[in-house]
Amino acid sequence: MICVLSGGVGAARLLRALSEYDPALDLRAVVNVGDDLVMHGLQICPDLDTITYTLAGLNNEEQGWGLTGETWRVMQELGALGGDAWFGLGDRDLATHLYRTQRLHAGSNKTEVAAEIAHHFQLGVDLLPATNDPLATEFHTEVGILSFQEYFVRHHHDVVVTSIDFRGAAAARLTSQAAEALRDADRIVIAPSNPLISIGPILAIPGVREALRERRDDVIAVSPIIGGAALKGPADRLLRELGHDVSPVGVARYYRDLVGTMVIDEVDVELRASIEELGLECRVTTTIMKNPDHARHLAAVVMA
Ligand code: FO1
Repeated sequence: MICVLSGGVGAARLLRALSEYDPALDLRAVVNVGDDLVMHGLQICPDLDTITYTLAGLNNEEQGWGLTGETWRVMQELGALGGDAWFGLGDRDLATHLYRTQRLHAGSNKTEVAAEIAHHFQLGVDLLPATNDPLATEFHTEVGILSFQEYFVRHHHDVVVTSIDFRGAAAARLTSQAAEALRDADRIVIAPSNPLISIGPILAIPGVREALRERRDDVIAVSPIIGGAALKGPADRLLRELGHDVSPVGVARYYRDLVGTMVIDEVDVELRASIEELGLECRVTTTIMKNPDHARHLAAVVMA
């Protein structure tokens, strides 16, 4: 069994690559919930949804979130009414949030609902929210404290961040399913997701760092930083603003006590020695997953 610590798009693509590489693989994704929000009374879990739609082959590839072939009639009507329409909820996507919210109100937890939605979309991967307890990523910025989606969508991650908080993390409990995946996995993979805001909230849950540290030799991380930049999102900018090196070496330093092996892109091959000097093994390959061949190749390197 392979356990993948997961954020959104990068994780979704790696999970798809791993499941295509070996359809028989028992794959379990421990998924970040720090981006989750309640909007219009609906519980929205962006990383779970991005992974669900990607594995179902229904994601909007250009946008990176939401469904392909989506329509926006509800948002258009809401905007016309003067309602809050800055966070785009497509007509089809709304069904997921309505379903999840209704099931949570009926007494289920996020883990149970994620499994129901995964079953509906016939996913071959277990999607395990890291916690069922409240955990919210918050940004301290030049314009005040922002929730995750206020920072990410409303401000287009274009304000200076001075620190990040994972509100609720200290009291949050790793779910038993996520704990079992971390304990029993033959290999734990940290997806090429944002280390600070996608993987960081998972690591902030009590017990997760200890679980990884104990199994460090079995933990492999794929760098989301390639040639000094993130493929998508604000990982590069946030690393810089918070005093980290914007390179796979910076990522390796951040994961140093938790990870035995780093996978970095070919363009960063000259950084291999610096990563090895930190006490990590280093594998070099193409990590961009721009086509199915590259994705399968990365999966093979991760599984080697
Ligand atoms: N990202 C945007 O840039 N704009 C949006 O309006 C938006 C809406 C949205 C709705 C549901 C959902 O599951 C995700 C959504 N995202 C949107 C993506 C999300 O903000 C981020 O990409 C993730 O939270 C970061 O991993």
